[in-house]
This record gives sequence, structure tokens and C-alpha cells, in this order.
Amino acid sequence: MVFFRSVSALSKLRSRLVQQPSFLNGSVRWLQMQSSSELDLHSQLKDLIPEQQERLKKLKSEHGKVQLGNITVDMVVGGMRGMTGLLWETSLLDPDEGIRFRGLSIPECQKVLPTANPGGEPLPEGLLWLLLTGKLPSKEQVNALSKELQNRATVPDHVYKAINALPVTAHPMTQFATGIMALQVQSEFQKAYEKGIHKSKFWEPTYEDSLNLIAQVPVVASFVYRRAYKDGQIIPADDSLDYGGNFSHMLGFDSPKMQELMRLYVTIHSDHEGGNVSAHTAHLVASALSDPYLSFAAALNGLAGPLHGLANQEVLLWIKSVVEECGDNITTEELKEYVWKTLNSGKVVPGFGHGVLRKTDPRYTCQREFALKHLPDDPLFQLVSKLYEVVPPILTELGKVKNPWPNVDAHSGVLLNHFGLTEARYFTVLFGVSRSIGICSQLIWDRALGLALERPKSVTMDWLDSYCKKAA
Ligand code: NMX
Ligand code: MLT
Repeated sequence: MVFFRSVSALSKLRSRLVQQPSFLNGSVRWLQMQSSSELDLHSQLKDLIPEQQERLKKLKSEHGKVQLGNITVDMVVGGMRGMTGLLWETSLLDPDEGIRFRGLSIPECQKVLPTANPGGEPLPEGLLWLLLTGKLPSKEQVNALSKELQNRATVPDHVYKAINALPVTAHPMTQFATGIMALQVQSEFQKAYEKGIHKSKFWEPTYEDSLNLIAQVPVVASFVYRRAYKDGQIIPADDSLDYGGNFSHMLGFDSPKMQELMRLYVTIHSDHEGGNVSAHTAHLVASALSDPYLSFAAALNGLAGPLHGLANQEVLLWIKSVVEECGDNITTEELKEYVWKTLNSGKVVPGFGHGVLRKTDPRYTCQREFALKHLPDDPLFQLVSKLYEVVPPILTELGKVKNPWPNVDAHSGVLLNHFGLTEARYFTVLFGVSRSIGICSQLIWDRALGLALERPKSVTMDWLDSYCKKAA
């Protein structure tokens, strides 16, 4: 569903809606907020949930038997690509257009979500509100949510001890996932389940766990960074800052531009519909009624793979290896040769290709726009721009790559590197912090809608052989 034809139309629409509250067709709505319960995310959800439960019930009873496609052998052996099999409310991915968060594209979010600075990047808290409720929040609602997250951000001491039990050289994703597992001991869902909570109430402790988790991941993540790279000198939170700004601060980066980058980064990496490895893993694990900590930790372990989130680390390391081998003034021909060398050694070109997208990732494009605005002369940014010209024709020439265009990871590293966050092995942790927002939002809806245990059918090659022979 496309709710807005263009960003300028959206801007006009928003100013009209601010004057005169009304509903939009579809899932994104704008409301003017007055009462204190309207500033409270939990109260908003409580009102929304019964209506969405009814909607799903009706969908099942009226359309439960409608076919959504045919399953082929290619799909079964090819990682279920193109197979529709999950319900995921918070975002939807179009192969050509890219991601829409509750119907809004990234440029639209940049236009309409509240910002810390006039004309600046969206506040991730605003995106969290949007993902959870399907409504655009006011600045007051976002401020209230910022405060709520600050109030939930205290990380118990044993979490630091658990991380400290690992070698300081352990991969930052291992340290991060260990920290999340250690947070699990505070799970409200687990406690409530042990006390026999009725299933109609599952979403409430899931909400508590999810907000606590989202509030605490930046604290755990910045602890990992300071431990791994800054001699363990921890920087306390600054409660005058928003979620993204404070995360940047706790990592040790106080420049206003880096804080803006962090707001953009956390916003755009948050959610990418439900089938990607991290989101799908969380959804699968949570379908067994594992709590949000267990589910999110599992998601992080998938995110840590080089074909998924670790690609952001791989991109910066690969780009630096290009410079190391070919020098600063690399020619187009040298770059082409380096790309071929990578491919011929049986490796992928990190940051290019996608399981669903078939055009340039809009998350790449908005990072490129950020770079053009804030660091146009950065040599590594210029190299990234050159790769945008050189890599797609080569991948196309290979003849098997379905999408030769850059994805989100092709760009993020050089931006972070520019502002001093140079440790590539840490980058996937940042992706993980952001993804907690999308995953936890959906997990609350999973429990509110009573979604089923995930248990697809698997078959053997023998089974496929005999089935296909019979079908021939
Ligand atoms: N470099 C080299 N080969 C590639 C690339 C690439 N960037 N992208 C796809 N291919 C190959 C792929 O390995 C496969 O080869 P084979 O048949 O020999 O196994 C063939 O092209 C067909 O793959 P596709 O159907 O185009 O892609 P698929 O959906 O299987 O995989 C990715 C998607 C993202 C895993 C793949 O494009 C890739 O490995 N990209 C590089 C790693 C990367 O940037 N990952 C990050 C994705 C975004 N994220 O953050 O998660
Ligand atoms: C993501 O953000 O999860 C990646 O782009 C991978 C995907 O969508 O499959």
C-alpha cells in the first residue's frame, strides 16, 4: 500500500492534519494529542489491540482459505525466497521501492517524524511509536517516550560481570549477545508465565520486556564498545539527550553531526519486514513463547553472520583493503580488477545484492545524501561512490546475481569511520541496537494477536524426488 504519492504532498498533508485532526486511509494516522494517556504508549496500544484482534479474526474467517502462491522445489531448496509465509505488521518491503515503515518510505519518515533539530534526522523514539501504533507521534509523545526509555535504562550489575567474563578480544557481537542473555533474568514475561498468566494478557509483560530491552540495549552496547576499544572507560548516560544522541554520547562521540548520524542510523536499520534472518529468527523463537530477551538474543546471533548484519563490518574492512593494496588514488580500472579478484577468490562483494530488493536500497541512498551534505570530500566516501559505478555492471556480468545494486551496509561504515568510530568489528552491534526497535515492536503484536507457534513442514530429497516423479 502506498499512502503518500510524494514527499511534498505528504508535507502538505501533515500541515493540514495538524490543523484539523482526521484519519488517513490505511494504517498511518495522525492525531493531535491532549490528555496524558495520549502521551502514554501503553495506553495507546491498549486501545488499539482489540480492534486489530477483531481484524485478524475476520481475516481468518472470511479469507482463511485464499491462496497466496505456489510453493516450488526451488523455493524449498533455495532458502524459501519469494515464499510468503509470515505475518509482520510493522513494515513491508517492496523489491523496487524498498522499505516502508507502517506505510511510510524513508524519505517520508525523514519529512514527518519529529526531529531533535529543525530539518534534522528523525528521532528513533518517534519511529518506535510509529511501528508500534501505526500512528505518527507528536513531539510531545516522542519526548514522553524518550523519558520513559531513560527511566527503564538501568542495567543490572551482573550483566557487566557476564560480559567481563569474556576475553576483551571476543567479537563485539558475542559480547553484546552475552549481555542480552544476561538481561533475560529480569524478564517480566517469564515471571508472569510462571505465575500462570492468561494468554489474553501475554502482550502486557511482553510490552514491559520489550521497552526495557530497547531502553537497555544502547547501555549494554556502549559498554561493549568502551570495554573493547577504550580501556573500559565507561561514559554515563546524559538524560538531557534523546535515545540516538545519548547512544552516541555513551559511545564517546559528542559531535552534533555524529549524533544526527546515529539518529538516522538507528531509524533506518530498525526494521526490514519479517523474513530477514534476524527478524525471522526472533519471530520463530518468540513463537514458542520464549520471552523478548531470548528471542532478541537469538536474532543477534543471526545478525552476526557475514551475509546479514556482519556485512557492514566486511564492507569497511574490504574498502580499507582496497586502499591498502591500490593506494589512495585508485583508478576505475584498478578498482574493477580488485572487484574481479575478490569474486575470483570465491568471495562475495560485501554491501551489494539482496534477497528481496531489486534496486538500490533506499537506506543506502539516504546515507549517501547524508554524506553529500556532511562529508562530501571524505576519500572513503568518494571510493564508495566509485564502487556504485563499478560493482553493479560486474555483478550483472556474472549472470547469476539477482540484484547487483548496493544495500544498506555498503555505506554505513564510511560514515561512522568519518566521525571517528573506526572499529569495523563493532559495526554490527550498532545494527543490533537499531533492530531491537523493529523486532520488539513486532513481538508485542505477535503476542497481542496470539500468533501461532511457527512450525513449517520439511521434507527430504527422497521425498522431493518421489513427489516430483508422481507430479510429472
Ligand atoms: N557478490 C558476489 N556474489 C553475489 C553477490 C555479491 N554481492 N550477491 C549475490 N551473489 C551470488 C550469490 O552468492 C549466489 O551465488 P551462487 O549461486 O554461486 O550461490 C548468486 O549470486 C545468486 O544470489 P542472489 O539470488 O542474487 O542472492 P541471495 O538472495 O541468495 O543472497 C545476499 C542475498 C545479500 C546474501 C547476497 O547478495 C550477498 O551475499 N551479498 C553480499 C553480502 C551482503 O552485503 N550482505 C548484506 C545484506 C543486507 N543485510 O544487511 O543483511
Ligand atoms: C535487513 O535489513 O534485514 C537486510 O537488508 C536483509 C533482508 O532484508 O533480508
